[in-house]
Amino acid sequence: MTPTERTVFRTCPLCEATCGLEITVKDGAVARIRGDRDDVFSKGFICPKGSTLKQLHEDPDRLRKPMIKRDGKHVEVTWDEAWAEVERGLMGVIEKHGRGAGGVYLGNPNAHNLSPLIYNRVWLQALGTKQRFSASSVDQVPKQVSSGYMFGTAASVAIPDLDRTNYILMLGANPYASNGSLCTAPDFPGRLEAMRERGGKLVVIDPRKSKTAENADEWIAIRPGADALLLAAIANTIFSEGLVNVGDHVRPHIAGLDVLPSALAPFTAEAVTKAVGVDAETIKRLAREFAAADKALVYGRIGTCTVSFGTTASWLVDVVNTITGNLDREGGVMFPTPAAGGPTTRGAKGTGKGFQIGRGYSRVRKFPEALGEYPVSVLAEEIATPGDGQIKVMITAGGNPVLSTPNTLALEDAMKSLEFMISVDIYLNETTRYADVILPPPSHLERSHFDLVFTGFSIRNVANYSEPVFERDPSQPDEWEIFLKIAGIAQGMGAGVDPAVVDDFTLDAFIGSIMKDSSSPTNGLTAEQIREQLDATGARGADRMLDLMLRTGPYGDGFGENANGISLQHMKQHPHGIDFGPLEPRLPEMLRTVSGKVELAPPALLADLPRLEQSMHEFDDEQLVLVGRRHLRSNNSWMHNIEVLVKGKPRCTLQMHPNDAARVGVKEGEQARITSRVGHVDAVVEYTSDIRERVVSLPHGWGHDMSGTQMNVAVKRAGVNSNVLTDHNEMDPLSGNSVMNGIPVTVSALV
Ligand SMILES: Nc1nc2c(c(=O)[nH]1)N[C@H]1C(S)=C(S)[C@@H](COP(=O)(O)OP(=O)(O)OC[C@H]3O[C@@H](n4cnc5c(=O)[nH]c(N)nc54)[C@H](O)[C@@H]3O)O[C@H]1N2
Ligand SMILES: Nc1nc2c(c(=O)[nH]1)N[C@H]1C(S)=C(S)[C@@H](COP(=O)(O)OP(=O)(O)OC[C@H]3O[C@@H](n4cnc5c(=O)[nH]c(N)nc54)[C@H](O)[C@@H]3O)O[C@H]1N2
Ligand code: SF4
Ligand SMILES: [Mo]
Repeated sequence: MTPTERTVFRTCPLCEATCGLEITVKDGAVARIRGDRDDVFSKGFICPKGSTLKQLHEDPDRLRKPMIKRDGKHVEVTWDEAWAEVERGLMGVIEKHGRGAGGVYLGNPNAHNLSPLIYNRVWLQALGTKQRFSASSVDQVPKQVSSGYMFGTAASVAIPDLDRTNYILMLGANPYASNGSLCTAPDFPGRLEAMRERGGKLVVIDPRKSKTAENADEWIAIRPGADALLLAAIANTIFSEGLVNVGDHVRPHIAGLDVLPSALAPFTAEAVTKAVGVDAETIKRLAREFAAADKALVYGRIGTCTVSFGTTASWLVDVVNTITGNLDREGGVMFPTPAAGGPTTRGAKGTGKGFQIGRGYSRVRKFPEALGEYPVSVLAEEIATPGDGQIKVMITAGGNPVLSTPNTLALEDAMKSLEFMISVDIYLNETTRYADVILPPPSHLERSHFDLVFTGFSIRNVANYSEPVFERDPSQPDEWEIFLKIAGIAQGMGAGVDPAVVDDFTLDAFIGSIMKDSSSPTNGLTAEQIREQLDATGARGADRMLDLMLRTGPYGDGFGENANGISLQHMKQHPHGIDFGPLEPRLPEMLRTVSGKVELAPPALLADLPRLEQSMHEFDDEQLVLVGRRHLRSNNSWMHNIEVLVKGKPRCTLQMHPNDAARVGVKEGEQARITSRVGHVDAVVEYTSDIRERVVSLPHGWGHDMSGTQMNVAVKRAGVNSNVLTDHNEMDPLSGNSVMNGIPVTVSALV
């Protein structure tokens, strides 16, 4: 190794798989990125996106300087100029219209990023608005709501114990493309293959024969949106055939089991068969097979969440797991113990405040709050509808709602009427082109990393801290400094506010809350002593907060209370991560329900069953419906500016069964018009017989040919935006999640 060469180990922040990377740096630049073979979790696995952190870091279009929109065009400015503009614009609107005029949208990369995970709540509070939106409501909110009702908090999601199971019933997920979600497992496909090698069975329920379905023992092509009915019929069969076996460990901790058989009585396999599009015998066989399997699990993801019965399907996933003895059991679904702590580790054990939604209602459509935010499907009307509380100033952070949320055209129309907009983002893209100020965070290689979220959704208990690979340019603030500066400005402290001062306040408040929590070890120290110990490490900002969380977390050193416990310093000595082992049973201590039980029959879900029953009868078999899909070389909307990821055949095609194509008169390789209630797009038709008839598929995150962006690679392979077609009126009423799959469309030839 030459003296200018060094190797750094780092967790990939791009998706939920959290793979370890080995990064070789030569002469100040990335020479090579490959999988870290010594990573305790990923053991060298990497997907094609992992190595593109180099290209992302070097992308000339990635913003290095803030931008201000002047005369309709974005120009680079200094940070001082940008902050002065933020103060002028933000405070101007707040003074004129009040704090209720503020709106916020947080995107998916926030979940992979330490600074916003720790500090978003600070600037959101400082801003003082209830108009909060995020990508969660086009994604996993239904699972969080059902888990909240059942186990007590929105973070109490039961996770597949992939490495020890022998049977997986997978619905609406394609980990061969996505690398998994709400199931952090580097090399998810390899783990599925290992299960099959040890004699296990993989059944995939998906209207498309996805790559995961191709590699499964069985593929069942369900009608889109019908997973809740299918699962209800599986549960119904298990009850009616006397196959229930909850298990001794879980039985004392469940409530509501007795009401389920009658509640689910209408959903026999015969009754649902037509609506589900799967014959009754197959449904019953699946139920029997699942109940008989030793160590089995149901896992549902995007396809089960982004539909109008998303919460119901998510709930029934856990019902089937529970009634077959696979909850909180090796090889079933289990609850992680995250190293930095979380809602399932803090506070009193075994009981809590429980979970609720509707602590507020959206102004226009009166949709209930869930997880502290409103559904993003109501964002456009909240900006566009006059009245008290109308959003006039918007802040987006790490989000691209223009490509990612329903009814793009309506949202864009609304955004044009904003008085001021700020974006914290690395690109001038389809959304940030509307911003008056864009504040770019450092590159992904110029920041520290720790997966605060995904250690809570992980199939093993692991922890891995990464130091920045490169130092930031001295003028470039860290992302936490950007957020705390926004917080300070929003609180009226002016553009000159020092984020370090806001950070000190924030830390002291957090230490205060930890002192009140008897479950957090602090070795009898005072708040001042804790603060001194944290400061002594030299860490500030997100790292210092993380240190506090780790030290007072389940494996923490408790500031000396636990001799072998961890701290940030300790993590730094383990660049390949620390493995705390496989998941362990956590019932009942992880519960935070009021009753201290697993609520198998939450009232909100029971109350909605008549709607599910109605859906058995109200469906149109002839209707073409649109579903999405993901590709391994893509990541939602924002990695299409990386040449190596987008080169080759265009991927934004309309996949369609040849029989459907013949029916509507479109041909392979030709453009077709896809029309929904709210809009239309034109895409090239690609024939495939690996899709259920009457279902067509278009991926999301494309449509990069908009004016005023700076995405020179993406614009050349623009594709079309599938969210021009998704309908903001179609939602899961129990969670507010948008319906992104099963959109009624027509397809016609373009002449
Ligand atoms: N039709 C359809 N639509 C969908 C889906 C679907 O399946 N079908 N899936 C939905 C899902 S699951 C999700 S999660 C959403 C995603 O929705 P969004 O989160 O709104 O969209 P992304 O494409 O992830 O855009 C991320 C933005 O963050 C920026 N960014 C990237 N890294 C960073 C960073 O480190 N810091 C900051 N500040 N910014 C950064 C990017 O430039 C980009 O602007 O899309 C949803 N939309
Ligand atoms: N390469 C890549 N990886 C990603 C992302 C990405 O964009 N690209 N995005 C990341 C994000 S933000 C997320 S949330 C995860 C999502 O991870 P996954 O949930 O695995 O998402 P998909 O790969 O879209 O798989 C969803 C599957 O559901 C099917 N489906 C559609 N409608 C229905 C339905 O009604 N019922 C059933 N049973 N199936 C249906 C689709 O055909 C598709 O195969 O992926 C993450 N990883
Ligand atoms: S699977 Fe996800 S975490 Fe692993 S290298 Fe690929 S993008 Fe990164
Ligand atoms: Mo997502």
